[in-house]
Amino acid sequence: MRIDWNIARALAIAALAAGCSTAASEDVASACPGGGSELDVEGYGLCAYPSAIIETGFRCPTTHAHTYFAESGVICSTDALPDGVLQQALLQAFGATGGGGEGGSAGSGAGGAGGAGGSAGAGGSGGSCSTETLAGSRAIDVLFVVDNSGSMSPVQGALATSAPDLLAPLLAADVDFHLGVTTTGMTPKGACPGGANGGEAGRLFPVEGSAPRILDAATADLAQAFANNVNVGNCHMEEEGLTAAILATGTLAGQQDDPSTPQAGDGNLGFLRPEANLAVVFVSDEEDQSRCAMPGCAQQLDGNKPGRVRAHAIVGLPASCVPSAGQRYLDVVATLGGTSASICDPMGPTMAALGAQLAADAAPTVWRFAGAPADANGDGTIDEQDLVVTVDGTPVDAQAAGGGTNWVYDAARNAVVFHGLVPAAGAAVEAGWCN
Ligand SMILES: [Ca+2]
Ligand SMILES: [Ca+2]
Repeated sequence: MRIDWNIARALAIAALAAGCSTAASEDVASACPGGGSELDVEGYGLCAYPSAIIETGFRCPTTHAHTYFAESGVICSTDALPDGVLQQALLQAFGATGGGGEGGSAGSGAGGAGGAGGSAGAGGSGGSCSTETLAGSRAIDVLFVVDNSGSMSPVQGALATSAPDLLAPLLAADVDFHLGVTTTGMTPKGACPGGANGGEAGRLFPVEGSAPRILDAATADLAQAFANNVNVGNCHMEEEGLTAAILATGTLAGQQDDPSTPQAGDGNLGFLRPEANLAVVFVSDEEDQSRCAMPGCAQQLDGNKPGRVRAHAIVGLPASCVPSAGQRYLDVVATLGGTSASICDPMGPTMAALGAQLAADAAPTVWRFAGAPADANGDGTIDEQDLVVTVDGTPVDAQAAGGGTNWVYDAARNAVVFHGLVPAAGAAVEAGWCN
């Protein structure tokens, strides 16, 4: 539901060096002399003056010299305000007034004595503010690490056949997923497909890029694409699934190309997304032979996305049908959390259960608009500066206080996408903007 707040677009004006208005000097005891209301928005001390009390020649108090005109009134601030804070202040100060204001008169007279004024003028043409409750969906990046040793052919076939079982729960829940495959092989060995002769070393299959390497819900013929990518061949004898996973989600995740290999564009850049949790699915019928020790392997993997990695194992469970249990994979599952299934059991139900688990483990970080928000500050781009985002009613800045990013506006998805901050399960996310 959209709510019109009937507030005009704000015009930001830089600090004025001029003194207070006559009215303001009469009651200096108030933090906001001249009838202004004190306001605290995210730590900024503000004074709000509704249009009704604004007189020609109005100046903000010298203590609050940063001046922001809107049709509904003026916000005066001790410090320059980020656009998001300004939008929020306008909503808070004048949002309930219901008056559209006459508009246009704001700019005149501003920018005066101090010369620091600037680009006031222009005058708002009237408008409104809106809020929208956003529709949430969840994001997860899923890496399959598939054993490419000689005995794995039937398992790879079963994985391929079960692709629809894996995908159904993800698609049904509208999960925003990435799906990639690498192998347990570190060095080229023999006649495996995909361009690496079995030595993917964490690079997404196929390294020569003959087919999509990062699959998502929009990939053409998705189930078949996944089926193709899990058929990684059977040419290797040294299974190092944990090392492969660490490389795939570590150094390679930041590289468009792996400079140490002849294939162009064989890095994994774009696979991991800041908004997504990460799941690594190990599929092997033998024990991991990586050199890292436990629990170091698990810690290294977690370090690639601290606190947001889960591991799943489809391996030889102790006393199962294969000669070697995948105990090290199971140890990583135990450390990072996740599920395990026997590689000897029918793959369809295993993949269906895994798909449901992945959907549940996805992060609630993608919040879509029903319509497009407006370019509230009129700079020609719809971005974070135009929006006030709240999570369960609490405003959240786009930038995190200690650096980093809380959220971005993603135009392609028309969504507020959370990065460092993950809303709690069941949270309500709203966005407000003015035009
Ligand atoms: Ca390369
Ligand atoms: Ca804008």
